[in-house]
Amino acid sequence: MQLEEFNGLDAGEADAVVRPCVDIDRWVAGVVERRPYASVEQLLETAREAASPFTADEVDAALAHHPRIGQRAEGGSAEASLSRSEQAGVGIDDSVTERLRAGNLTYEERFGRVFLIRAAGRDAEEILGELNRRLDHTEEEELPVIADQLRQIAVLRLEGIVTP
Ligand code: 2AL
Repeated sequence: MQLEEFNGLDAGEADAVVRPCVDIDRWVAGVVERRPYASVEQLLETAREAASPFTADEVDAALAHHPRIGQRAEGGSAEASLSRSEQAGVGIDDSVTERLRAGNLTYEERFGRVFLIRAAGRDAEEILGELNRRLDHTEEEELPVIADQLRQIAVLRLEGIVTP
């Protein structure tokens, strides 16, 4: 969708366009209410600022929407299709599938939530490397990393949805 069209939507329509990027009311409202934007860069800057930082509660709520890495999102929602395309480069073979499965499980046991990483532009080896590195984090070290990954995913999604 072009920026001009996005600028002209009513608030409910604009909410529906933005929400699949990350389902956090405060962030969606911040991006929608700031319209009209003079440029896509201004839109993305607003999106980055509204996401800096996400609170721990916002992160937990938004994580519920993200499938595990290596797990194909099912269904026809905008979110599911964005997730599938982000994970398209992960390159699943049997060995990778097993290592991701084991890594996700270890992470979930350690932190009690799904391992989240911006997958677009990363292959499986890089993702597994990050997973292992982050397993050494304390909860206090890991929270800002998750919030930052969520921010990166949201801004990249928005960049893919609204064009100049
Ligand atoms: C995802 C996802 O669905 N897209 C992405 O970039 N990361 N999931 C995840 N658990 O990290």
